[in-house]
Amino acid sequence: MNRVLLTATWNFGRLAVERAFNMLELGASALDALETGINAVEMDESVQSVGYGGLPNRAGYVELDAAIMDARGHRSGAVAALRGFRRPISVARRVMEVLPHALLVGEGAAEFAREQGFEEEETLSPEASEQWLQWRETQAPPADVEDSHDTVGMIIWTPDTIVVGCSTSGLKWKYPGRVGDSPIVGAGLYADEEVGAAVATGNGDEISRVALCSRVVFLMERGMSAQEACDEAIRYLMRKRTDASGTPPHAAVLAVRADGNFGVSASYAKFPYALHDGQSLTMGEREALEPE
Ligand code: SD4
Repeated sequence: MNRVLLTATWNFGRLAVERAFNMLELGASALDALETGINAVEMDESVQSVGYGGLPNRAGYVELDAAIMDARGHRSGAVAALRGFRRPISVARRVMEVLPHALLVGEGAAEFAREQGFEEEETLSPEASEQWLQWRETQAPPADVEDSHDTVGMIIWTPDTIVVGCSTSGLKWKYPGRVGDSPIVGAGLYADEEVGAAVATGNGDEISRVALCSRVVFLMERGMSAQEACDEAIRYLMRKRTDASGTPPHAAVLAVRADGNFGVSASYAKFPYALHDGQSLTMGEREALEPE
């Protein structure tokens, strides 16, 4: 195959990258491969932070966020707080392809999904429901973000294509209607044909506050390597938003420059990611940056 690079967040990124790479080998487009890779994680019930099986909000229902961006033509589509559909990345792609809009939310997004022929399904798995019932007993604060922020984010690069997408059920026990970084262009993902792409995972409220992914791409545009840009953007987030106890916001970012140069950075320990260079798939682990 021609030169290609695929990368995805977290340990389940392996599944996304494997599926996407198989599609590319079969001759699929980068967009089709990206959608299929992310769908695989959305449909994996054991992943409690993405698609079906994701943990619900405090009211007990699952609201999903996803976005997709095609650097060529600078096109994007996204859905937020979507209920009743298990593969929000596919709905986001349809927004990109058939509507003039960048983002649909809530009932409007569900209406559009129905119109487009997506099947309405239960998104709350029995296991997620059980955990919500337990949480409701204690009502531990929703600020409990440390273990609940695992967006699947993926970038596929070839010498003439860059596509990026992400999908998440957001923070568990979030307030109904809460929208994280993932469906927001510039926050959870960004791509520019001439520069490269970035995708984020972590505390989406904090990632949104600093428009993390647009910063990474901007820094690459100004001449940084993907690694330097990821590190600099994560340092910026840590500088702006570390709390009084000295705890930085949890975030990690992956980036690929238009020439295929790769970078990854994280504000907290051991961020795992998958990377496929067209020959082999490796799982990497990035240590957190030290606070300045
Ligand atoms: C959010 N960023 O909604 C998302 C959650 C997540 O890994 O995993 N990120 O805040």
